[in-house]
Amino acid sequence: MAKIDEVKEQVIIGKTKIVPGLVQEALNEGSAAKDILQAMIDGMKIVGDRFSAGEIYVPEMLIAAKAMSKGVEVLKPMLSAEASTSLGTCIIGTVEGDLHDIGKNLVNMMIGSAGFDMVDLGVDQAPNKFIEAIKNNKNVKLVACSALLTTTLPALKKTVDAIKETGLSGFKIIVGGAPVTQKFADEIGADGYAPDAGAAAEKAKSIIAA
Ligand code: B1M
Repeated sequence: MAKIDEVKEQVIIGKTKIVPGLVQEALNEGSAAKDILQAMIDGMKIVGDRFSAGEIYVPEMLIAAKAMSKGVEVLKPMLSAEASTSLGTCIIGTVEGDLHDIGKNLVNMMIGSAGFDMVDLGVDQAPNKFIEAIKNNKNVKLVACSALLTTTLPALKKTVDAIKETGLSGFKIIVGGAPVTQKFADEIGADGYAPDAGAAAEKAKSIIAA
């Protein structure tokens, strides 16, 4: 079995200690960092499907997530490059009620490498936490909100509404996460939407220049 396939298999079964070494071996074998990342994302899709089918439970999802996070750490230097100039500050977080952070962390890394100074609020962040961060940080140009559950889509809307209601300006709001669509982003009045971390970095740059 190719190392990249082993990475995927070991992520699925949550082998936190083994995955980083396998990721390094896959790199040594010549696999591209983005392909290894995609293999891990595909692995998480299988984990999600097994959860939906009742074959595994929350603890198994959690250890798979930990294993993937450890693998991403190895890839980080290859996926992100330090930009020399700052495009401003980006506040990023997962919305209230939502504990998923792997996708948000990838978006953080990619927007950061596009040239933004990142302020990561973490997961389960109420609208007022985003607002406080906008007020307390200098030169905020972008707010990036992630949601992974259909049940937290309303929290995404609540967050965008609350930020807009403050009347604060000078920044754009982008949203994303598996259940989020361009249509939903438009409906809730977000300035932008991106389907994945790479697209989020592109959107971040283009939207603040518009
Ligand atoms: Co949960 N979970 N989970 N989970 N989990 C999903 C999302 C689910 C699809 C699994 C399934 O049933 N098939 C399902 C949601 C169903 C739905 O809403 N329709 C689900 C469920 C139901 C739940 C619980 C409710 C389970 C329960 O308790 N009964 C519970 C909710 C807890 C909560 O949040 N309140 C729960 C809990 C958890 C864990 C904590 C155990 C763990 C998360 C740990 C962690 O994140 N540290 C977990 C995991 C691991 C998953 C799956 C298996 C993997 C998620 C992941 O990391 N994917 C997931 C199934 C799946 O996604 N296939 C599932 C890899 C990651 C790279 O992809 O996060 O989609 P993703 O990010 C992408 C894009 O979405 C996008 O870019 C990223 C990649 O480039 N993106 C953005 C993300 N944010 C963006 C922001 C942007 C732009 C793009 O701009 C700002």
